[in-house]
Amino acid sequence: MKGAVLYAVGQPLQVEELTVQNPRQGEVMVRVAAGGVCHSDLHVMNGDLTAPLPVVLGHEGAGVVEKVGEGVSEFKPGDHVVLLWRASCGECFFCLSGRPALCDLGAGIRWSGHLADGTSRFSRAGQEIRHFAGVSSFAELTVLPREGLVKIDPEIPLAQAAVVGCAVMTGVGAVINTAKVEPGASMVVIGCGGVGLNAIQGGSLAGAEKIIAVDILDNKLAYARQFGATHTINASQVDPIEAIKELTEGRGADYAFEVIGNPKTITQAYRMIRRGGTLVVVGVAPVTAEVSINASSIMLEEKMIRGSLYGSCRPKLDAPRLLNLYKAGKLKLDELISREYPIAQINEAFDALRRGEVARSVIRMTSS
Ligand code: CND
Ligand code: ZN
Repeated sequence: MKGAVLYAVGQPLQVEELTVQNPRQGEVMVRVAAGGVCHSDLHVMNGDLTAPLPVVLGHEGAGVVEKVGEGVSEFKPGDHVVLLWRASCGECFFCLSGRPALCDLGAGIRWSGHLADGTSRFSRAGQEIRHFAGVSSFAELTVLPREGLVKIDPEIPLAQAAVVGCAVMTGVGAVINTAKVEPGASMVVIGCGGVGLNAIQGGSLAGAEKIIAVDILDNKLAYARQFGATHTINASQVDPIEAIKELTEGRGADYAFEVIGNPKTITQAYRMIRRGGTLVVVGVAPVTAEVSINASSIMLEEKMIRGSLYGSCRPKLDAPRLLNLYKAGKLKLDELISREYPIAQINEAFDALRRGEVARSVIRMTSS
C-alpha cells in the first residue's frame, strides 16, 4: 500500500509502497479515505516540531475499518471512523477529570512514534517506519489503537469527517471547551488557516458579538468573513493591537486565540486582550521558543493565559456532536475543504499550505 514518508527534516515527503502489518491486540486497521493537510505536519517537516523519523505523517483523517485486532468488539469492518491524534485510555486521572487530551496514552504514542506495545506496524524493505500521533493518515491503510477512533454516521462524507479529526475539533473546541466564550463576548483570532477559521466559526456558535479576524493575507481574511468574522484586520498593513483597541472601546477584547504558533503573535495576542481577559494559545510554537510578556501586567491586569490542546475536547462526545451540527447546517465543513489532492501530489498540497492558498486541503485516498 502507498504512504507518504518523511525521512529527514527539510526534505519532501516520499510517496512509496510500504508494508503494513495486521492490527494486534486492541488495535484497528483503517482504510483511509481522506487525510487533512495541517500545519502541525508542516512543523515536523520544517523541524519546528520533533517526531521520530522516518515517519508516515498525517494526523487528521477519516476512513473505513478494514480489520480489527484481538479483543476489539466495539468496531467491525465497514464502520466509518474519525481518527484521533490523541488516543485516551478513559481511566486515568486526566480522562476521569474530563481532560482526555492530556492522557498519557496519546502522549506516549505521539513522542515515541510507536503504538502502545512499543512497536510500529509500518516498514519498507525491513526498515521500521514510525506512526505519527498514532494516526498516520497519509497512507492507504493505517493501524490505530482502539482508543484512537470514533465511530460516525456512515452518511457523512469522509473528507468532511476527516477535517473534524483535527482542524474543527481543535478550533471550535478552543472557543467552546477551553475558553467557554459566552454570548455577547468579543474575541480575536490571529491566524486564519484551517484551525483559526474553526475558532472563528466556534465564536459564531458561541454567540460572540465581535469576532475579529487577524491575518497577513487578504484571501485568508475573505475566508474568515465566510466563517463568521464580523471584522477583519490585515496585520501587514496596520498595527493589529491598535486596531483591536479601536474596535473594543479602547479596552481590548475579552478573548484572543493565537492560532499560528509564533512567539511574536502570542505576545501581540496577550496585548490585544482587556484587563481580566483571556489569551488562548492554540498554535504550536517551535519547541525551544519562549514568549515575552510583561510580568507585572499579569498581576495588575488580571490577564489569563490558557493553552488549548486538541480543543480540550472529549472526542467521543465532541466528534459526533460537531458532525450533527454539520448535518443541521450549523457548521461549515464543505466550505473548509478548498482543494483535494491525490497522494502522489502531497508535496504540492504542502506547498499550497506554505503559500497560504487554501483554507484546508485534504489528500484523497478513496473516492467515498
Ligand atoms: P495554516 O498555515 O493553515 O494557518 C496559519 C495562518 O496564520 C495563515 O493563514 C497565515 O497567513 C497566518 N499568519 C502567519 N503569520 C502571521 C502573522 N504574523 N500575523 C497574522 N497571521 C499570520 O495553519 P493551521 O491552521 O493548519 O495551523 C495553525 C496552527 O495551529 C499551527 O501552529 C498548528 O501546528 C497548530 C495546531 C494546534 C493544535 C492544537 O491542538 N493546539 C492542533 N493542530 C494544529
Ligand atoms: Zn492539526
